[in-house]
Amino acid sequence: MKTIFSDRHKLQSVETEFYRGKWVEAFEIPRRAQLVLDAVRRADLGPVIGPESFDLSPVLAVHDPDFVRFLENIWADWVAEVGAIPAYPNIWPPRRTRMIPTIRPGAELGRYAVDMSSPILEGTWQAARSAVDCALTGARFINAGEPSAFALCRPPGHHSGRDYFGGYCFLNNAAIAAQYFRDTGARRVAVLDVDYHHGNGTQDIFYDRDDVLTVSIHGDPVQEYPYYIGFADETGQAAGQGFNLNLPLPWGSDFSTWGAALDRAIDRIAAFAPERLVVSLGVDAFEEDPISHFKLTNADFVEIGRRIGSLKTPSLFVMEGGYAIEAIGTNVVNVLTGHLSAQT
Ligand code: SP5
Ligand code: ZN
Repeated sequence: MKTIFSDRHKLQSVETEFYRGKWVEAFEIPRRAQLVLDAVRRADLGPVIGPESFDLSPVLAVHDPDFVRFLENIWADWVAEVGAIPAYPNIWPPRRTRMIPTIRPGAELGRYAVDMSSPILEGTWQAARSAVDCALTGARFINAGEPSAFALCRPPGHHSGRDYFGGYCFLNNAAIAAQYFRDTGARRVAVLDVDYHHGNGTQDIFYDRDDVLTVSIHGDPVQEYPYYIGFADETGQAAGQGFNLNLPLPWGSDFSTWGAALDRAIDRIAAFAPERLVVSLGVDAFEEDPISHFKLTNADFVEIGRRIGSLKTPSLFVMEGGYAIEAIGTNVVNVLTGHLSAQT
């Protein structure tokens, strides 16, 4: 299996994040991607390849143009007004606001950000673009006939919606790849999100569509980020009714529960009969993850990959979360080797 990786992920790098009124040590750090890369190399998973450069059209196929223009330009506008320090929002539009155009960088940040976890830095746009390029390059390998590929994306993407960013995410790498599959001939595409957190951005992007099935297994939003979305009764709307499946699970869930949810997810995906599968691969459901509350073991991740492989659908794995630094590489490689073992 090929891995697609770009060093430019390092351009998104912060030491601290704001949590419960305090600046704490950041969880989403460049070392995460490096450790996954090291583990991929150690496991001899296959070649590691740099991404091709894509223009903005696949990004604009899922994100609003105003939002994309904002991400591209906000750093320069912020520096001109505030200086070269990380750009954070400190005001948000209340409900029933007329979303008329904004000019000042602070107003722009609050307009598009859903939280304070994803500051805009000098290299944020480049880093986010490089992650998209990794996902799209992986999609190309799949289109060329590979049964699977691993886009080692960083920053992650699944919390980024049509016109919002947050949760360490800027551009939705998995959704962009799924749409690219549609635009290059796949009639039906499924996105399976196994990250501990609900894939709210991906759900948002495809919510009214029946050509992209979105399925997410995650911490119950009653207890867990992103709190306001990710409930089981969100099943899609308009043509998309019945094409979004949320499988929220309570804190403390282990593989007896999680694996049963995975089986439901896989049954739904099999019934949909997609021509391509995108897996939002977060490994923060791991028992030692510092910000999560599921109880999956190293070995469970092998089984996840194996069961996904039983679908026999060309599959693009897209890196999302996972913050147990010492285990992130093992857990990711376990999913991928589990998947490979089911391909034969
Ligand atoms: C891609 C992804 O996994 N994004 C996750 C975003 C989660 N944002 C909330 C993080 C809260 C961090 N809490 C630290 C608690 C330490 N005890
Ligand atoms: Zn997560």
